[in-house]
Amino acid sequence: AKQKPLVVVTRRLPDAIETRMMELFDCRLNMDDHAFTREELIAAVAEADVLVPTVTDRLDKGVLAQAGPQLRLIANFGNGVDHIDLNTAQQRGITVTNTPDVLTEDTADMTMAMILSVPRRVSEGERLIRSGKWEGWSPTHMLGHRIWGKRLGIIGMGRIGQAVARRARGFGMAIHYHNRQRLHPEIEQELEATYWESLDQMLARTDVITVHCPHTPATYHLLSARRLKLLREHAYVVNTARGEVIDESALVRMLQQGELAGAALDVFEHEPSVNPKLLEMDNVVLLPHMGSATIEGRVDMGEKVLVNIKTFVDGHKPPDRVLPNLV
Ligand code: 8YV
Repeated sequence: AKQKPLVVVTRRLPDAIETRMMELFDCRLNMDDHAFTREELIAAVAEADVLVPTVTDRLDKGVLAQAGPQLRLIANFGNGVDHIDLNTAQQRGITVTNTPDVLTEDTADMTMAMILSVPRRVSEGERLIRSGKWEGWSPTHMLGHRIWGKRLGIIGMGRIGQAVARRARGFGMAIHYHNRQRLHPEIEQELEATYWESLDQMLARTDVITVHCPHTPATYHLLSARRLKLLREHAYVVNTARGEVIDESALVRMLQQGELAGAALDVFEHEPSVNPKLLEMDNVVLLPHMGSATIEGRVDMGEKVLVNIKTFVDGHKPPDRVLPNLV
């Protein structure tokens, strides 16, 4: 009988997914769920037929150069693939898949929570109660800013950007967006979204900016110091995409100088380390990369990984292939 392919999974996945994975394949799990070191990653790519990495695994040129010829598939558990050198993978004939769609709605929900949380001072209010210093209601206490009637600027109008637009419409926000390509007129109309070909112009005219593009060489520091300066003083910045899309030091400087009203960040340039200056700011909400972190979502992501591996192993094209020139 044909040997089952060796699948190395770098992190713990939901029980039901691991069980299924072990039934189908010869599986190696990372029982204590630590983030793989570079050495462990190199050992994994040297041996595995299929690798299931996550965002915490840097599969750069150097690591992929150590891949054995048996490694045919990298079935990423997650949507973003900026931790994988797609060009090198392609050169080596390694197929890369991801898990789109199933985390769109969860990430959009978290984005809305973040869009609301800074202007309405949600975390700050809770911190006040927990500190034991709340002295009671007053008409001028803890006043924030309304978000209805404000302009939301969405950078990256893919699946998640559009899901955010739908929600934000319900909250009475006006939708503006910048994207490599303009949406189909029907979708644009349905979302009542205004397209800005120029990101600079959109930045200068919106109240809340939210980032939903992938991190690629083209979007690294897309929100550069120069572009952040275009934002108005009362503007808020929200990021559930990737920290690298924003020049984090420039953002911190602007927040320190009061040149921005606030920020809500779920992702950071150097995760898991967070600029300590951010910790001191009350007008900043900080979350530990949990945009897609729902139990249901993780199971759905795991199922996507299973389908991608199974299809590939059966000799067909897996549904969620990622090609370097499409990211
Ligand atoms: C995941 C994410 O938690 O899918 C992504 O791109 O950032 C998160 O939803 C993580 O990537 C899992 O690898």
